Amino acid sequence: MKQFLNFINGEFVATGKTFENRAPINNQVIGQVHEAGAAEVDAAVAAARAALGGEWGRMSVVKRTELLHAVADEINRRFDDFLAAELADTGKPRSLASHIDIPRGAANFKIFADIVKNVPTESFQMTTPDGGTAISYAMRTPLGVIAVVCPWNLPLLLMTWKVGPALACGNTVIVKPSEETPATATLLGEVMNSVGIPKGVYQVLHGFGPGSAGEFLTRHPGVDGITFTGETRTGEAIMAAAAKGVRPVSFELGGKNAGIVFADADFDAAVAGITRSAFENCGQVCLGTERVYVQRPIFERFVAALKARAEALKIGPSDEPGVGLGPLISAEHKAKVLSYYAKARAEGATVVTGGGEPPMHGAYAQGHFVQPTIWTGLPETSSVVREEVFGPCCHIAPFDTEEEAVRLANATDYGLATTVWTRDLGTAHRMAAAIEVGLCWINSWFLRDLRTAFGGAGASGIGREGGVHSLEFYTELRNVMIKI
Ligand code: NAD
Ligand code: 6OD
Repeated sequence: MKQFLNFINGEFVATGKTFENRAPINNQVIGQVHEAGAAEVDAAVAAARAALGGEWGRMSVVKRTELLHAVADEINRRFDDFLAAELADTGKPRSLASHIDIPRGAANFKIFADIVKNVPTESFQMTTPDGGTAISYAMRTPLGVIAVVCPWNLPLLLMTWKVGPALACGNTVIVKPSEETPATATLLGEVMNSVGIPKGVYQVLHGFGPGSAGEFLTRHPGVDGITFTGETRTGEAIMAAAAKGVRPVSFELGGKNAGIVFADADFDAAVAGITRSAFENCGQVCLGTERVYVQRPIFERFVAALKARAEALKIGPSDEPGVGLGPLISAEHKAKVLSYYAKARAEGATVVTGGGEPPMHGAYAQGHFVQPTIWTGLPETSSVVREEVFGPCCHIAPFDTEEEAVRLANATDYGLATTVWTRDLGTAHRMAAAIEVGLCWINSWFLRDLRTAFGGAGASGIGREGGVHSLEFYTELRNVMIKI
């Protein structure tokens, strides 16, 4: 039985209190996770502060960024260990984790190491009132001790997306991984030690949110900033905690994203794109498309084509060849998704495909598998059209005009992402300007350039990370004015 220990001040730390880690593919216990309490949070914060005042705080940018490249190289060297850990925790298809989750885990360190070395700060020269000269320039200093609170859907990718820039900017981090996926954050502790990252710079505390490590960490006065990815209502709780001490937050929250397919789109590419955006990672991607709007002339054909693609997805565990759809993360999440499947039926949906549990055999019958599901015929007011389900499902509705598509897409409190399919450049530009989101993909989805701003509008988040934008959160910008 694996033991998932906390990683505090360079050491793996057991606690008296453990909880089970279960595999989503069969609900079997795969490990015991050691829950951190207030004492472990205090110890981690003290170690993080000590590291800021020690070797790490004094380290040159060149040395620091060399170390972060070494972290990335070591993740790649131990690729199979990270892959096995992520697959056990999430049950996602091997092909997905080996192409996205683990490579991005390494890339997130390299990109931000390179950015901090190469991005200049502003400087100005001016004439002073006495006729002299002054020069001002900006310098960036680390924010301090950063709490990194993470979800379970892309554990290594989303955690390193925060840890990479935070460390590149010279901060120390305390990571609280999701209670569902403790493995890769813990493994990264081994990598940090083996490449020589000083003690206290990267730490991991396991546990839950309220009344546990998540709440203790985000309320701790020794934490200088909180970066969080997860549900919008958790973001509200963390924001309340951050208000004490007026500490900054960076939030990547939920979404109810629209996909829009115009009649002039490359039909096959659009069907393939929406298949990914609705079903990839079993629909557990914040950027996923749970509301699809298709222009009326191609509506029936599109629904039939997406149905065929959904039904062709092979459902199964990570290592079965050809699997395109893994399980949901937990029994609790499966119950939530199935409750939305039931609500859709109760609200009068036409179930185009799916709507329940697939027949699974042997141990996998205990896994958290659900069918990919497509609905039509629901009013825009129904729960599955309004609320984030976070499962492999979408509702498809027809639209007639560009204005109507914009109105439908914007009728949500969220504002994370959209994917628009059209061959008309004018339509593409107008849609990108009119849809109120942080991320607009045209003829693509989840296509990433890590130098660009990433984040959501409205209830989908606060702030932007990615490229130089990450520096805005992870550093304080100080202006220095020199009277010559
Ligand atoms: P969640 O909000 O339930 O949990 C996320 C993390 O917060 C976990 O580590 C949890 O233990 C912790 N937590 C919970 N309550 C807390 C509290 N009161 N104080 C401190 N920490 C607390 O989210 P989840 O279910 O793990 O992830 C799914 C959600 O994440 C979806 O809503 C999805 O849209 C969102 N998400 C958003 C993005 C994005 O980039 N916008 C990316 C991935 C996931
Ligand atoms: O690609 C990224 O950097 C990122 N933050 C993706 C988020 C995916 C949400 O589930």
